[in-house]
Amino acid sequence: MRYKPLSAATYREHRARFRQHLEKGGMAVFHSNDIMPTSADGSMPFHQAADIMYLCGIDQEESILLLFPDAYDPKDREILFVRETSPTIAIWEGAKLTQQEAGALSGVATVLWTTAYEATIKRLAPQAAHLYLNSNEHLRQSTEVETREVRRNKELRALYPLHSIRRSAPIMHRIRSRKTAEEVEQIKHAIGITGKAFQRVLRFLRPGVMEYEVEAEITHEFIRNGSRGHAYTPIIGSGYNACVLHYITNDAACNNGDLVLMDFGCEYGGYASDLTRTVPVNGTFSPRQRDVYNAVLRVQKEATKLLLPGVFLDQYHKQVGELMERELIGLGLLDKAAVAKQDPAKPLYKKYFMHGTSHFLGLDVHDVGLWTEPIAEGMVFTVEPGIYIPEEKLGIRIENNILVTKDGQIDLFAGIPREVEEIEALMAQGKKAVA
Ligand SMILES: [Mn+2]
Repeated sequence: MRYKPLSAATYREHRARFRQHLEKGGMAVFHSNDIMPTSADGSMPFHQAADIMYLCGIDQEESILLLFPDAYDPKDREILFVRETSPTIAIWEGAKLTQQEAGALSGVATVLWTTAYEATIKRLAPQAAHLYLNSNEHLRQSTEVETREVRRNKELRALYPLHSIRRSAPIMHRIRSRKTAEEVEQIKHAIGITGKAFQRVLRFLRPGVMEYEVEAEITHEFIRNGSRGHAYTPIIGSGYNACVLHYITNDAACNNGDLVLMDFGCEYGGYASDLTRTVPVNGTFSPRQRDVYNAVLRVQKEATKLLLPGVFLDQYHKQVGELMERELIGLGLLDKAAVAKQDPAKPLYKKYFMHGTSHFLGLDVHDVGLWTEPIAEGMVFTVEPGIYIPEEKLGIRIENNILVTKDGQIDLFAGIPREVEEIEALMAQGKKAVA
């Protein structure tokens, strides 16, 4: 295996957390993602559904997890179904998990082949009062493609129209938002690799290199460190491109005198990291670039301190907006009198800072979590303010990943350079090494 999974004890703990929220007689089913087609006989690399990953760590297609704590027979209270392997599959696709391996990895005692799923449902559904079905309730989900889970849910609802249906998604959002200790370690591992890639870029960057060459350096560092690659499509935007928030073509030259904004993070063992750094292509910030950079950095540092247990995320975002307002006035981009008279529903700072400051991070880069409940210990957030000035071809974002503790925060990016002086010094060293 390329990565070290979490321990079976942690997967057991994750399932125990889920069970705490089930009503009596509830039976929950979780499905893997499909292997998505490209064209002809091509397919995309498999990407496991985050919830099944969280509950049992089985990173293999066609796996199903059934949780039914009130089942009559204790053997039926947790069942994992995995794809039946064969000598032919072993030759063409390589080894798949045996039932013993799947049991050891997940800590689930009863492991059956996926082919036994339908008969098992037929046997157990009559014992259940509620069917807990999972669905994608992420605030920003938008896809026309039906998942394997959606298809299987339809079948279950058609087969058992008189069972009451319950939603697993709100439970998953709740329990996944507060990370267990091993999850934090896994995220830290991903961040460590991402930090190495950033150091590599600082040594590599010089006027004339293409944005995709920077991307290639990052990808190289990720893969050689046991990551399967990017947790999301990386953004490498130099000059004006830094102002295009979801710029992913990465096909322009990095020019002398410009800054380059790099938003990237590796995936490790299913967990994401999410870094943004903005650095001068030639190794030295101009006075204007330095001023705007330090304004963003001050907002980032102050915003981080606001992420405390008990705070609501909308209040937090409002406070960060006020911090940003002050900095934009200081930079001469906003007028103090105009800000005083602004429509509170349409704050003026949004002209230069148009995205949110923080999102949950975990198995998904924009992880699930409860946006209308207070921040709690164990949550991991990004903190990523930015200032974008297209007319100056200048865009700056700085992003760290933060763990909320009982009474403060831990910056999981501690040690990854972000001060102007550190970045300039490291880039100067890199030039010396090349010369
Ligand atoms: Mn982010």
